[in-house]
Amino acid sequence: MPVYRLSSIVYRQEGTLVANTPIPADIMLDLQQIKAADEGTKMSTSLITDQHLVQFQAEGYTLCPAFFDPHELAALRAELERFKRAGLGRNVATDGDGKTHSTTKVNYQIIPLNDKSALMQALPFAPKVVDAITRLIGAPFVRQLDQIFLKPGRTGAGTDWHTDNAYFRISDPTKGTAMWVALHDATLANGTLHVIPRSFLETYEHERDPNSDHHIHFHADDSRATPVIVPAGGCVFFNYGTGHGTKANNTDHERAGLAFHFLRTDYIPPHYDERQRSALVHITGPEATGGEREYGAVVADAWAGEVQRLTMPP
Ligand SMILES: O=C(O)CCC(=O)C(=O)O
Repeated sequence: MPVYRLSSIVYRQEGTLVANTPIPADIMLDLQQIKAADEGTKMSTSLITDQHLVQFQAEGYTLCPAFFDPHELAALRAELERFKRAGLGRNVATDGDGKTHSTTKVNYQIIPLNDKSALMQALPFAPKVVDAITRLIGAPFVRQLDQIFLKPGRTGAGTDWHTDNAYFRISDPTKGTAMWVALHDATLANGTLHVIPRSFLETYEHERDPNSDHHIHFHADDSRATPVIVPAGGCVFFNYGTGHGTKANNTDHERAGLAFHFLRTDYIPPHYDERQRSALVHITGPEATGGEREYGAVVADAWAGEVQRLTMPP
């Protein structure tokens, strides 16, 4: 597979140069993947530009600030409110021993989502999501996980440094990606997502996080990290090898992040057991049935209808 070197990435916003980032010598861009994405899946409305793709390959992450429109965001938020009202999540923050649930810090996790919501079943099949994931990691792909982390104002706790591949253990962490959706404006003050650019080139020893009842974490050099400021409805995509985490919410308002994980079908680890395999939903490719096999009903065309249903005035 041909790989190429570029010396820098130029970021432009509405034609204006916003950054010119040198690419380190150890980064090789897979231009074949970029070309295939261009030829095979380019829609005139694609939200993933070649600049997104180059940044994703070179740095391990990219930001798409206006991925979901206000209508779609309202539907996602309506589902979040329903999950909260029904108490479908739980506080996973602990007081430093990994066991005792905290009464002063809250990291409210709702997981999984696809068993609770037709909207969340439909989201991975939404044409713009299929297009984005196909362009970023290639196709066919499966949806591996979905969850929300809600951080209440003042008491909201961060999720500490980790890579998703420390959990998923695929052979090439660049063949899986998280899609982290800001359900509220995610800012420095409310503890937005932070990533460590190019960290997928390294591996990190993880250990149990004493401030969570089940998470693992690693100790990171925060000076290498970049906060990603994400307007509500925006998405950060980062590959499974990218170190990331969130920080405490020091504002008066709650903040939530919705995280989906997608994996290239040919990288499903052979060692996954029946439980791990049955959690996968084939979104594209010969094994995809539009959700029928996994959910017992076709949900592939349901996104727009669900958004409409959830945002209709009562
Ligand atoms: O939103 C958060 O607090 C953490 C999200 C995250 O780390 C993940 O989904 O892997």
